[in-house]
Amino acid sequence: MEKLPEGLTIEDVKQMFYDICLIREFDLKAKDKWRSGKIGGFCHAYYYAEAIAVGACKALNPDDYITSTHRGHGHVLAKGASPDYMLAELYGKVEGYNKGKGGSMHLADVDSGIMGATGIVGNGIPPATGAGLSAKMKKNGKVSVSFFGDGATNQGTFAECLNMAAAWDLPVIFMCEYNQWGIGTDFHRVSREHDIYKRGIGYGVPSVQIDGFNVFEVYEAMKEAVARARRGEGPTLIEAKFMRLLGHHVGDDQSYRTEEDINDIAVLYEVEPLVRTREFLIEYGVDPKEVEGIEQKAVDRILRSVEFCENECTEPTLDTLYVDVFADGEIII
Ligand SMILES: Cc1ncc(C[n+]2csc(CCOP(=O)(O)OP(=O)(O)O)c2C)c(N)n1
Repeated sequence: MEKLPEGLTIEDVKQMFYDICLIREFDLKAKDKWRSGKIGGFCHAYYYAEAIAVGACKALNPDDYITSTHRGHGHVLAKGASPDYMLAELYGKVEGYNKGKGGSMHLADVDSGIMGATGIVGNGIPPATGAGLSAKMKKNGKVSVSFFGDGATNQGTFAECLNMAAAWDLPVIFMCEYNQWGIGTDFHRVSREHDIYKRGIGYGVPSVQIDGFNVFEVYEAMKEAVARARRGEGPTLIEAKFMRLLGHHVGDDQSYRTEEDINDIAVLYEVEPLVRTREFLIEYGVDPKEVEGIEQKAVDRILRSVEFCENECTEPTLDTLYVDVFADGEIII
């Protein structure tokens, strides 16, 4: 049996398991609703990566900063956002975090330290670095975390920000979710060095590779990185390695994946974060009925969010179409 990490109680693990289930259920529902046409635009599910968002956010304070990605539902929920206003955003309702104008890829809730998600790969890294710079200048003790995929590590923003954060000892944690795919491109095809953490070493940044399916490993790596950042000793790069067990977005049938690849990864469903954390709780002695109850609580919570979106939320009116839209230029209707 895995050991309970120092600093966590079994009650903490139950809470983390609930958060994992909540993210899982949120995205299963989002997928359903996208397929039935209730949710528009692109929608990228986070499930099977829940250990990273949940383990990382458990080591943060509520007022620490995060930036997210196109695959950001998990980060936003784990940081403490409301599933109601998140789902309302996906439904394009006025009650959504961005009044329904941002959708799945642009969730933000500054009050929960969620500085924003972005559909541009690598584009969350600079604002997270900027938030780290602000924390350092204001001496407010906050840290900033940038979540991003392996695809983003081949963007210039990654190299530039890693260097700047290192040179200025900024309290920034670079959390790479290494799921080994960028849409239909295998990371191994587009990079010669496959260990992403080694790139951090090149910039003088403490860097580690961990199991991205293991919520405890993520929590422990984050705890150490956060402590270092709060001591004023600068950034950390965490490579949380796992495998994308689902399509790039909820409508992707993954026809580009070979049968051999699909067969190879089949065993990983046994160690994905929900299964693994459930197993831990039961092995630790928590009554299986209680564990089941936690799962059901997450299912019920998301059902309430669906009811909220479908029965209580408001469609935006046409006259608000250009309100809060900051693009410059002439509007031609
Ligand atoms: C700058 C930029 N280039 C290309 C794209 C198209 N695109 C969207 S998601 C994606 C793959 C991103 O892969 P990764 O960063 O590993 O994240 P993952 O989807 O695997 O979570 C690409 C290439 C984009 N949105 N932005």
